[in-house]
Amino acid sequence: MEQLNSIIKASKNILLISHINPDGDTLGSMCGLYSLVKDNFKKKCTMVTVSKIPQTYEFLPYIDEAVFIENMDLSREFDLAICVDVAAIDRCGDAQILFNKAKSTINIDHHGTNPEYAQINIIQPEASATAEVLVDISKNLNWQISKKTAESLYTAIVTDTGNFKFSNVTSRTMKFCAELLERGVNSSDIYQKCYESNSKNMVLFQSYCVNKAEFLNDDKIAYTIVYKKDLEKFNYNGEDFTDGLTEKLRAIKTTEIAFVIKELSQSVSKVSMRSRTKDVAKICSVFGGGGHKLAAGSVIKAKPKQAAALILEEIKKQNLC
Ligand SMILES: [Mn+2]
Repeated sequence: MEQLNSIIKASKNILLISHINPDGDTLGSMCGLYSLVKDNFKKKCTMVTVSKIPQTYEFLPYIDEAVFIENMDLSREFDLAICVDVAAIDRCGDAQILFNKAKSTINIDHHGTNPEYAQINIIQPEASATAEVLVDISKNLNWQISKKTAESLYTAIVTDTGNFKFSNVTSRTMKFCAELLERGVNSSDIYQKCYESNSKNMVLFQSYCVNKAEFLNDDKIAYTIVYKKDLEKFNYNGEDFTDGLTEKLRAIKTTEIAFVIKELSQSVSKVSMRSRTKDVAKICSVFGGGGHKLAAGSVIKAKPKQAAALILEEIKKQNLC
């Protein structure tokens, strides 16, 4: 962490990188780190996003200063590139090009599967969110946390813990969040922005997907497949729904493993898995993906039905259900 301080001090151009299909943690951590560097080092970073920002997170302080990768000059050379919540370097799309050219690289994350791809890697698998690692760093390095920083980091922790209901919540998570609230964060306002701002189409679409879910092994396995044509039918742009959908299936009392298969293109699908107790990251890693023990995902080169069959086969092989 000490090295982090001196590298930021020595760097003129700093790039902050978030991951593909961004969630609240990668965006909140990126905006939080942006304001931390701004307040504590009087430096402006460049933030880069590699997918569209979900509407839910448009309220994050400074998010409108983030640059979409397509508008970024890829020949630029940064003194320092910092990835936040990026579990593997290929999770940041073309931002990799900028990362690889940067003089110094830092990787701040909480995914246990992170292969430590940067020069400096600050990875805390026990942290509920990357933002929790950032609070820890700030405390260790005596960085000031402003209200805006606190709003970003608190949002990141709220969303990565499902509003403090996942097993990744520890007493440290709560202590850090208490400290963030002391900076003036309005927790109920953030809750509403993150969880009660769904569009009508999204809710109708999710209900449709739950309705056609398949249940196997005495209902221990629950899954549903989302086709492109389903998205069109509900006139829904498809951003930001798989997590909520997988959680709905996991919330059924009998479910031990829940997953959602999403059709990406002709023969490429994406799986998002959740469990209460089973290590689903181990299943996803077979297909080149990863994540956390109870929440993981992967892209699979197969049509949706085939992808589902492959996952079911792997669950059987690993004797999980
Ligand atoms: Mn995260």
